[in-house]
Amino acid sequence: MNKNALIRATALALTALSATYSIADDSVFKIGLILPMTGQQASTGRQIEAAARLYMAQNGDTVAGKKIQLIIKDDTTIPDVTKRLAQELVVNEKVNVLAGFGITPSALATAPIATQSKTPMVVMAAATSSITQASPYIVRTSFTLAQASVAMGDWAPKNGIKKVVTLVSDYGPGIDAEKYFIERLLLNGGQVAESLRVPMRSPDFAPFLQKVRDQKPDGLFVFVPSGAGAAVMKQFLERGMDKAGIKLIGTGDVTDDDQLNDMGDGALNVVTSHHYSAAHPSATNKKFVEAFQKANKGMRPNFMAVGGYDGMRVIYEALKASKGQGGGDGLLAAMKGQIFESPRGPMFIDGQTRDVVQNIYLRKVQRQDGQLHNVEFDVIKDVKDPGKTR
Ligand code: VNL
Repeated sequence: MNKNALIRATALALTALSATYSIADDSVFKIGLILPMTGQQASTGRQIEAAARLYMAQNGDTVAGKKIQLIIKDDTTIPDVTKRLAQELVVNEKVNVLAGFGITPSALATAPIATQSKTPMVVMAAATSSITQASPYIVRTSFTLAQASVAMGDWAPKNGIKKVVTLVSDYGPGIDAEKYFIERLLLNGGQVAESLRVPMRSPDFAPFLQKVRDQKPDGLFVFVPSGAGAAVMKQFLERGMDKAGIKLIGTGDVTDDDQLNDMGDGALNVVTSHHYSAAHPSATNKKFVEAFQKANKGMRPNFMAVGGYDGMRVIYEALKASKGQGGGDGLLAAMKGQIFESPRGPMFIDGQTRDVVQNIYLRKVQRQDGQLHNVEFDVIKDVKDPGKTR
């Protein structure tokens, strides 16, 4: 090889190398936010992105002397894509934190990458209990279905809804919701007429609902992921199931604030249990909802938004406390045990489980200032995830 060719070859090799292994810049702190921005769960991505941007607008983009860089990636609601994007963010971008995760399979697919690279992974949406056990680097700021469902299993049979059909989306969070709701329903003297599971991808609720209509239980307990609630509500009402005396109950994913106001008067009086309502009557929440709506015309923050907003807070505060020392492990340690007032109410990141401890509210859909809202009427305080096996 002549000298020029050698120089050209070396330069080429160096370029390739630096493209693959960009040198970590210590003055920048990178948050890799992986969300479903398209596909079935796109509303979840839209809500969390809006909330994360709001948090940064309110709290600045410099923390502990470092410039915060938010890198948003669309996993299109496909777990293999989530995992590949996480790998790229860790290896190429050298992100300091992974965050987001719209659905359980996406969080579970990514967990090994967090473990291998010792990168904290803040789960802002996905809500199956087992997720936090999939990696010691996972911290959750959303909720668990077990947490929310237990409250409904206690409330329903004490309020005349004794014979219940359960209808859940057939994957992690749905299985948890079914299990923990039924456990408490039975404990409180209720009974299960039947347990139905609908496919997670492109579900058709019609044949399931027809079956329930024929069975005439006191209540139908539903879990479907955020974004699918309006379809369930529509078909429930179209079949006149409310008029047949069947009460629709569920976790708050069904009366999702992202869709609730467009569901119409048929949604009135539906009771659900959840950790967040846009109508939560606290000064902190009023400020949050107002700022969110000012920055995002026509959008109401839902429980996904609050998971994203609080997730950013946990990251910011961990960086402040660790001052960027100790890498991923230092950051993780500073995430554990955080306690603060969220727009949802008081919240705590349990240092042992790395999961969220929070209030669960019983809410009834009512009109407030002309809009449909989940109005809270009771609270179970400081609920730990009942789904932890260790
Ligand atoms: C999950 C749980 C997703 C609850 C959701 O909406 C939800 C999950 C996208 O763990 O996959 O409302």
